[in-house]
Amino acid sequence: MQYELTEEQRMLQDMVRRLAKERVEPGATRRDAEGEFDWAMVDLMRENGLYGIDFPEAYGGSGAGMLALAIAVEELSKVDAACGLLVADHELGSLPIMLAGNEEQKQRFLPKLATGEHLAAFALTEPAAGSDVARLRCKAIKDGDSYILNGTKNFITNGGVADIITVYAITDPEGKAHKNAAVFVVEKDTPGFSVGKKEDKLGIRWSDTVELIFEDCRVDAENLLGQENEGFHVMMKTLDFSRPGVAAQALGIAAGALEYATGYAKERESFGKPIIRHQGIGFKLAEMAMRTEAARHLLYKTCALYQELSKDMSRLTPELIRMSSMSKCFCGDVAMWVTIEAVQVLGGYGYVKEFPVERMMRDAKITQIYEGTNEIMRLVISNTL
Ligand code: COS
Repeated sequence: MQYELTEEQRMLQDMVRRLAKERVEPGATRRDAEGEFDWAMVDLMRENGLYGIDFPEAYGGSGAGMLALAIAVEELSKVDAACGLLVADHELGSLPIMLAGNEEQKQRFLPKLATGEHLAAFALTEPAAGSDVARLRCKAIKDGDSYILNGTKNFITNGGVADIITVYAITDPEGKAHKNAAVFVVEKDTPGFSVGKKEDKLGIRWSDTVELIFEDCRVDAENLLGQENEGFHVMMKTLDFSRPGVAAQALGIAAGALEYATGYAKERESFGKPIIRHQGIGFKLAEMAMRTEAARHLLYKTCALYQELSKDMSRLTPELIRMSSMSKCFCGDVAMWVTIEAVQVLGGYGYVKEFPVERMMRDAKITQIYEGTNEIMRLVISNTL
């Protein structure tokens, strides 16, 4: 396993860092205030090939791997976490196809996803359950050569803007839990599929978070990913592969807040010296830096291990499942803690919207909640010990 970043990874990091500073950061405050999805940011990701970083070259991606993806998401999230999410969530929505799709399905869907011409979303959570996947209710009942989907999904990132959605549904309502569900690709113009309520959120405010409604929505059996009874396991493994993306977003938020607070503490003076020279503030920044760096190492190691799997979910081990959950949980907790401290370093200025750290603090919170709450992450970690 390579420990240092490669030349290519460093070049990607420099490129995305520049792009983030020059093209993403300037509109971050406005996008947060308006809370409207911004297609210009999607175009920016497309033009710079960021959607296809971790897609195999055979399907039009750049095949650069999970660590490269994490680096890009981290750099974008340093200045705007909702922008990092554009890329991370697209990967999440596409992963069930990469992990469980057959060759025909990969050829049909992945090339347009790799360029970002099509956007993907992932639909698992429902109004009645998010953590307890085995209790989900959306149904897909077989009817000839197709399945009829009925149910509601909620809190679906990119749900209203995606071209394809990977959807988890129960195929055998009387069947045994964990063996009664399947994953389908639903294309956005399928009759019976519609987009419901849009959420007004605390953070990542301009990212698209919506309810999805399936009413007698007929999906061709050709869009079933894997076998009918494999859905639970496909979704669990998808999350193992995707959670490092949330960790990267969280790490970026922490790193962005640390950078801003450090710069501020060197400029701002009190009692005759820059506040970083007061140990009350200097030690706070030291602690923020230590935790952020520790989070980065845990995540990068996880990504390096995962990219050796080449998207083969049968090669997942309990240790790898644990690494993914540890990265997501640790990076999320670090992001929350670091951003709260950053607000404190800025004092009154940390509490107003003119400075970015209050947005970063609001954005951090979701990383402890989505793609498996940090309580569920601790459950997964303890189950694999
Ligand atoms: N990776 C791979 N396999 C997993 C797994 C994981 N992370 N977690 C569980 N499994 C497997 C188990 O090994 C078991 O396999 P077998 O049937 O071969 O024995 C099976 O799945 C059932 O496991 P378990 O009995 O632990 O399932 P539970 O119903 O108790 O649920 C949790 C397990 C809670 C861990 C699971 O439902 C989960 O991860 N929930 C969070 C879902 C989530 O992230 N929601 C957010 C939505 S996306 S924004």
